[in-house]
Amino acid sequence: MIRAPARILIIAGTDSSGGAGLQADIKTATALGVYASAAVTAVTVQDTRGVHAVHEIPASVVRDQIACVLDDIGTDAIKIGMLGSAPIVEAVADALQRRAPKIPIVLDPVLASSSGTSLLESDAIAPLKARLLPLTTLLTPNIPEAEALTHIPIRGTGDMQRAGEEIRALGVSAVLVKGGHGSGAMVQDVLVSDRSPRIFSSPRIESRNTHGTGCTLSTAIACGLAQALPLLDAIERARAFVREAIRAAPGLGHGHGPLNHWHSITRE
Ligand code: PXL
Repeated sequence: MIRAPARILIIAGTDSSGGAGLQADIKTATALGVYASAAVTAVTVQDTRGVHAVHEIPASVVRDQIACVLDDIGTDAIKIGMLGSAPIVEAVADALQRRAPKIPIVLDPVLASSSGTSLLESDAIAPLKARLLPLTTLLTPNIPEAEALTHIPIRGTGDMQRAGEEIRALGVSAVLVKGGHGSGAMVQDVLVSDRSPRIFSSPRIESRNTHGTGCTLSTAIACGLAQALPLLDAIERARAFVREAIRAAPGLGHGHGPLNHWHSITRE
């Protein structure tokens, strides 16, 4: 028998194109050697050009998926992606509060797809803030998400830090405000935690194949935490994983194409 692997539980929506959402999360975990279980929150009908339909899973079914995974397989970290609606946010908060009080949680606050389709109903933001953020170890908003959560217009790393601090005041342990949507030759992500703020910086890669970068990054960080990496190391490794996955993107589809999640497994 092989040694017991690190485990993550992914709570997310699916993406039929395989580039974002649960499919990206499972590929990322597998590439990093982590066992992935999953509670599906929604099924999206999607290709690289956009999201064509969203079918929500009943909140009680989301709760029951989480409960039976945690009662049987267990997990070392939890990644939360698309939640969709207020009842699902409440069900996830109930289940995690009861069954996973000490497990690190990485929450990617998915509000909309890159093509602009809403992936979280507006009345779900209040319960997300009140119920889920206080359970969260690391929140990973991009610039538009950080702006939506704080109403702070973001123009640079100073604003990113201010927004991160305001979000952290809601009870999150740490916030990584991601700079991919910013401009400039470097992508700068700002981490706000109980230590002094930290900027992660790397050259921007110009590419149209960036579908699912947020899902991939947050899952890779959750995998690092499941593998007992310190938070900074988990973030560094995840950023490097995403950079290489963008560089090696297979160029599929007619819109924003997927990353190469298997770059560390196979080489041409
Ligand atoms: O990248 C955000 C995201 C998360 N989850 C699902 C998605 C998307 C973007 O399209 O479809 C299911």
